[in-house]
Amino acid sequence: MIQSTMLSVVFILLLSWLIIFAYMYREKLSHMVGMVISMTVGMIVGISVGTLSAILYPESFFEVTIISMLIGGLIGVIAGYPFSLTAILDGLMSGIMGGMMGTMLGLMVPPENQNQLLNIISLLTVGVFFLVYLLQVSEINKVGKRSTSLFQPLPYFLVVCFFIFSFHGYSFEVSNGSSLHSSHSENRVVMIDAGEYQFTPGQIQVSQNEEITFTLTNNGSEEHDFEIKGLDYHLHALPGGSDSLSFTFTEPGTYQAVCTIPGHKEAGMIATVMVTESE
Ligand SMILES: [Cu+2]
Repeated sequence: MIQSTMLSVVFILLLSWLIIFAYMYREKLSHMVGMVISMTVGMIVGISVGTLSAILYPESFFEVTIISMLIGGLIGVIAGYPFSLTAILDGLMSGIMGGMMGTMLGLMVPPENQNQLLNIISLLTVGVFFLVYLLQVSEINKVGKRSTSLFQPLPYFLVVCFFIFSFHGYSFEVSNGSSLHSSHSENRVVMIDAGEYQFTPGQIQVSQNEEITFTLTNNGSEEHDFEIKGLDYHLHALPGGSDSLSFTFTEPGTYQAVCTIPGHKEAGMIATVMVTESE
């Protein structure tokens, strides 16, 4: 947590440094350079903010997409403001596009590669920041013909290095939504179809102490549930819906599962779960 806060601070420092520099020396930077700066900065900020937020908050994908587009666009506008309206537009559009692409990238990448992606994007971002800084410095020196220490890229380079080294081997704490975990767990999933008026399959075999997930899918036209007698286990699904929950049977034996909707059990909605003793 401390490390990710520190990295964010360094990231914002590098970004502000670039933008403040552009404001200070706007007179010496050409229109063309201004456009390149706003476009590059807007897009890379959009991509990095978008990727990170989509990985951290996959459950609010819509919100993070809009917010990343706004942040990318805003930074693009700020970076283009000292130069011209063209640069502002350029920055705005690139930032919006970067935010959109970043969130899609963050969502698409499989959970096991999320940290690799974040590493690549972070290094790409600070690398691009440094190149933009070099561009600014070389343009300013061309016009000004003076080379004070302020125009030397060394201080900026050192901050970039600091970022990279403190980042080295660092893993982001990615929030563990249940969707992220399912690919890693060894849960066996048993699909149970509910209809009028039966469960398919009617017999389920599991082993003692095996963690199992029953998924009840309602293919019928009435609501149904699945309750295992004598245990605290209950699934419920409306027509077309489904429900699932994992459970570990600690005692071997034969369990009866029924639909508790009045009349359904009597009509035949009974299933048996046979729990075999594990060796
Ligand atoms: Cu039922």
